Amino acid sequence: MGERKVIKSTCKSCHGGCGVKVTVEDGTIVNIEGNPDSLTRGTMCAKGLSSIQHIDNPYRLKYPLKRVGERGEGKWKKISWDEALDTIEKKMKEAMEKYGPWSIAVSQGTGRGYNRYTHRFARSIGTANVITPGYVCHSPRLGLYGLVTGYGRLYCDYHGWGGEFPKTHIMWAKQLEISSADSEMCYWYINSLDYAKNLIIIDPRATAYTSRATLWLQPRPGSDCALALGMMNVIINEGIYDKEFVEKWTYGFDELKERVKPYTPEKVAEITWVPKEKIIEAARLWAIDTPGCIQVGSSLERQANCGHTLRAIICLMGLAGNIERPGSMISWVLPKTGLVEDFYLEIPLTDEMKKHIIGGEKFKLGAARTCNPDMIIKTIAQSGESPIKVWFSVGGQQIVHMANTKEVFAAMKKVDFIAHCDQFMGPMAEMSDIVLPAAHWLEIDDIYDMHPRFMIEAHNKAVEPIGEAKSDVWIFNELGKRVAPKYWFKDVEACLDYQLRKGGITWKEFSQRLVSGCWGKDQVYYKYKTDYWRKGGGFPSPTGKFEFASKALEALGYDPLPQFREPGESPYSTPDLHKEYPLVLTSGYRAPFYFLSQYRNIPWLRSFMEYPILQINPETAKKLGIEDGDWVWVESPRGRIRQKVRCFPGIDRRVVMATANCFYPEEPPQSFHGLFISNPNVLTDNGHQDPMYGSPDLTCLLCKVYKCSKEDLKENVFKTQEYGTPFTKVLPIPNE
Ligand SMILES: Nc1nc2c(c(=O)[nH]1)N[C@H]1C(S)=C(S)[C@@H](COP(=O)(O)OP(=O)(O)OC[C@H]3O[C@@H](n4cnc5c(=O)[nH]c(N)nc54)[C@H](O)[C@@H]3O)O[C@H]1N2
Ligand SMILES: Nc1nc2c(c(=O)[nH]1)N[C@H]1C(S)=C(S)[C@@H](COP(=O)(O)OP(=O)(O)OC[C@H]3O[C@@H](n4cnc5c(=O)[nH]c(N)nc54)[C@H](O)[C@@H]3O)O[C@H]1N2
Ligand code: SF4
Ligand SMILES: [Mo]
Repeated sequence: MGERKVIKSTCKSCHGGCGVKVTVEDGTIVNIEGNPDSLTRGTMCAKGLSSIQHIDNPYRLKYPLKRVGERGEGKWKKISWDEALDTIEKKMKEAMEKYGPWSIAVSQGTGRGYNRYTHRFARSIGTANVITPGYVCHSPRLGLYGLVTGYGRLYCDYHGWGGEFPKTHIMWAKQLEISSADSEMCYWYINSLDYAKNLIIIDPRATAYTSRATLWLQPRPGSDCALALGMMNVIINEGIYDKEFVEKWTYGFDELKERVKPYTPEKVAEITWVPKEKIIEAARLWAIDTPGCIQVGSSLERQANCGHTLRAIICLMGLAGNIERPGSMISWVLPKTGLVEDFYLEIPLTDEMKKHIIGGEKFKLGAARTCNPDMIIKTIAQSGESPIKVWFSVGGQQIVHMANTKEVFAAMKKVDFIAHCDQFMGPMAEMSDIVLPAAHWLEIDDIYDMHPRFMIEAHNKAVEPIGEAKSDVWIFNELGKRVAPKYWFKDVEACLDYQLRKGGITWKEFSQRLVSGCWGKDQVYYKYKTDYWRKGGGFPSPTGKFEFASKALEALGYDPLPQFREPGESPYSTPDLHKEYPLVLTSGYRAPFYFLSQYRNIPWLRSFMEYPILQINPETAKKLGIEDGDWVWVESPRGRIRQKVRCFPGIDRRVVMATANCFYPEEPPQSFHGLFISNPNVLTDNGHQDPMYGSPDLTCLLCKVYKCSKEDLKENVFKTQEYGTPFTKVLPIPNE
């Protein structure tokens, strides 16, 4: 046996955060397991554990590549890093000189701990046109919670540090047990359930924990704002709100009282399809059995009324006094190193940058600091010449994850120059001119911070990167040095040292310590009763109060109170369309073994769910002549896709759930890896957007479902042998 060593690090095979121990023998990883001494106590999931199959996967990108054929022809030439970076630098400088830095868009996918690099890089070169999925994921809740309280980061206190655990949990469009670490780690949540009295699940589908729930509400997708208004109607009418909190610490209660008046349980039952008895019971449990917390899922943010839905939910938190109390909703005291966003916020957003934010005029909250991605697509699609000349993309599949795939695809084809940085080939890479190979978290030194919580952690390199792959921080720093040297660093270590400086610690020390933060007795509760935010107590909002009616929203010309609006397409907003498309479609529930589009090329993970599934109630399926396992077409006014049916009694008869973020890595480049085969965003519309955040209706639209004919399925394009999946089913490339 050769040299054997154990490296302690932090996993980010999802949004990240689990402490891990990695055993390396002669430069090869032989074992990955949870670190019992970490804050996640040694727990890990299938995705993190399967990193062994990820790291030396034969399909990893190993070298910088230059496209030598047409987009989608799959013809590439290996080039050096120097040539790759020289080319990107030249393209950026040309665009900056000729059209201004805002003609450069920088994009990233869901947060993988490099958010601060994308934003800093963009600002350092003078553009705020940063394209992220934030507007359908997490940003609306940070922004809207922020308007009510004056600070944005409200998390569920699952920890018992203040002496109490939540008595009532609401899981609202959320599966934290699977989507860990989105907001908090699922380990902490599951642990806290041992102390809970009530678990209320609000989801049109049964989830893993529905059988454990005290109460399960099944709303029609897109109707949650009405549900929250209805619950508030009950709480106010029955006088069971937290009178002390409301009287002393809130603003706008009377207006809220007026607003919720029409939302009687009877009316809300009609809108939401939730029986009125359940609305009343949920409201009572929430208001009486305190403390409690609401874990909000991003399905609510992928909807064109997301702003008001989140406003309504935070008002519900306030009514029950579930703010800053142990076991309720808390804003964490940050690690000593400060807010990691400071790393980009320290570069000012100039008026010039602001003026050129695409969508900034229209979406005053969503596009205040970064652009609205759908507006970028529309602007490119509608201009003769794309206003975006250079698109620098890091780790995101915008072509897959944005609404209206056909339009996104056509718009991206018009962009002069695209560089994409990833670990594998995929639709975005096929669209690009240069592809850069990114290192895996097991191959990098970096600081982990995802949802700015109460801690930061260290990614410690366990093995050298495959081929010539480089860490994202290295790539940003090298490119930064070329295009905006004032803001970048000698090397990666200097960059990490700089980010840790406020904590009085160097990267070398931090990498040994593994974690830094504020927990246990160091956390502070009831901040509004002290001088923490304001002398004499109060919230850091314009009125110094928790604002049921938001002054800041009013100033921006929006309704200061939460308001229900039907989705762009629904049985009630478009009844004629509903006749032709009789089912409500939501998409994108999180499966435990995939992370969005990722891991379909990891044999172990692929074996759990070979193809994207459409969940449908067995009674609905029977009426449509569909059986479990059938391939079906799912069609909306924008197009049609194929998924495999899973008959699931736990879903409402009027609703279907499609797997989202799917393409097929094994499909040929010419089809952009099967971009149009099963991706629900072929069906979604980018026209109807949230007025504050610009979020489209990804999880509430209308569709019809019908069985694929034998003809539809005869052509076999799956390279099953190559990928080692046991499947031999057949699917053609559509003639899109
Ligand atoms: N219809 C519908 N659409 C949706 C959703 C939905 O539920 N339904 N969900 C929305 C949400 S919430 C989100 S967040 C978006 C997500 O959308 P994306 O963030 O685009 O998600 P992925 O498809 O996983 O793309 C991530 C890419 O990053 C690469 N990658 C992974 N780790 C790294 C790394 O460390 N470095 C680099 N350089 N690359 C890396 C992966 O290989 C992959 O190609 O989709 C949104 N779109
Ligand atoms: N394993 C795994 N973990 C992940 C991800 C992954 O792909 N895989 N993705 C990561 C990302 S980017 C994100 S944003 C988070 C998201 O994770 P979560 O926020 O937990 O979101 P989802 O699992 O998409 O949806 C949660 C539930 O919302 C329900 N739902 C759908 N539409 C509606 C609606 O209109 N109203 C209500 N009340 N419920 C609805 C769905 O049925 C689903 O059960 O997870 C992150 N974690
Ligand atoms: S939950 Fe996320 S961080 Fe934890 S092991 Fe799984 S993939 Fe890794
Ligand atoms: Mo997300």
